[in-house]
Amino acid sequence: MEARLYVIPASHPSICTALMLDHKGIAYKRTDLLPVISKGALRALGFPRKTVPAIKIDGQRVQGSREIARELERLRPEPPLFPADPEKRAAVEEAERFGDEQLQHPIRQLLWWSIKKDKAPLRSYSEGAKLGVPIDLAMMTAAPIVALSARFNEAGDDNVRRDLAALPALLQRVDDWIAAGVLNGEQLNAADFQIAPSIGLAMTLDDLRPAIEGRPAGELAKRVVPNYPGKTPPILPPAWLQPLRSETAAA
Ligand SMILES: N[C@@H](CCC(=O)N[C@@H](CS)C(=O)NCC(=O)O)C(=O)O
Repeated sequence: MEARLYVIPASHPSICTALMLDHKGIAYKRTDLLPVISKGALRALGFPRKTVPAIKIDGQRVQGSREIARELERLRPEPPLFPADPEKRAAVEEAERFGDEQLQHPIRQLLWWSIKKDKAPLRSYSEGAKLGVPIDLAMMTAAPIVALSARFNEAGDDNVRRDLAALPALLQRVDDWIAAGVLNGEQLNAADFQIAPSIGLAMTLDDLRPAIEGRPAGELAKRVVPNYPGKTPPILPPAWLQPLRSETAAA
């Protein structure tokens, strides 16, 4: 089976897809794209949408972490990404949808807000990536890419403050699914692969890690993505972090 995966380094849905390919034992080649530039590159490669992950597999182009999960399941059913039991499958699909539609984006906004404030940590997110240009050059020219990424992702102060206020409830939903056995079971499933990278990316932010690492959601991320690339030192205003800190203190 011929497969080429298109990613942005450290992108959480991209890491989700790489984990699912590994789970299926499907060998693949990877092309690393720079954010923003990725949009035009994907169009030129014949993909209909502008986001990674995108994959060419068995002659097909498939885009979107959830779409790719289903295509991988169709092409190679074993080991499965979804439980056979319909009720269990519905629960996994609900958690997976939550991961895609509700958890991914606030984490993306928090990261771009932080990197816009201090670009130095960006290099750590490109560890091991082949960007097609020397890393020093990529970092020297990163300012417009960071500014545009923050803008495209609407990572302004108001949204980021809202994200931080909403984060405890999002983490609680993940903890609840773990307690219910939907996530972090013996066999990892599509929802584990969807959610763990978002939690892993959040934990690369020193501001967020203390509120996450000791809870079940943090344990899931440490199991599934123990070496998530990237590290951002504290940068968020302490007052904005208050909802998260009071939650951790209360726990
Ligand atoms: N929910 C989609 C999200 C895809 C998405 O937004 N990907 C981001 C990277 S995390 C992207 O391609 N952004 C374009 C850019 O940064 O220029 C999925 O899971 O596939």
